[in-house]
Amino acid sequence: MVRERTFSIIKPDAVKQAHIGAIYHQIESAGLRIVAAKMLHLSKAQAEGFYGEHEGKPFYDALIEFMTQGPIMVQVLEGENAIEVYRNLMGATDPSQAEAGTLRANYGSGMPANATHGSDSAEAVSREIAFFFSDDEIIG
Ligand code: RTP
Ligand code: MG
Repeated sequence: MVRERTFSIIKPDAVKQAHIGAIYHQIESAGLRIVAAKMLHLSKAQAEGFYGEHEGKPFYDALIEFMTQGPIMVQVLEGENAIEVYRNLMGATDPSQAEAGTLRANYGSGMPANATHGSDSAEAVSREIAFFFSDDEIIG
């Protein structure tokens, strides 16, 4: 078992519907610790920078529009196998396909409004944490 970090976003739909507390409760109940967190409202340039890997895909413009429509919560999570544990906690990308009880089944309403983001690899974790946090903002 490897203790690792992952990066998480509570997306604008879930913040607007006041699901921050419920999502944090599920994260902590899954054994993941929140070691950094902040609320912010992404600019278009920030959203495009963060989602650069998806540029040119059919859903890209809708994704950028959605992610800039209101405040988000960004957080660093830590725990054993945190990347996989958190991806499993979120469920499938499309909330209608997500397993019952997962964050996206509970709090997502469709695409792109699927409530949460989680890094999909160790490389993504490093890039995504560095995009939002300096080292001294993360509790060691
Ligand atoms: P995420 O990056 O947000 O954790 O989601 P993911 O890995 O499960 O999915 P990804 O393929 O990286 O897509 C990023 C986000 O774009 C929106 N999306 N819409 N309409 C569509 O076909 C579609 N596909 C993706 C979703 O908000 C997805 O989370
Ligand atoms: Mg992704």
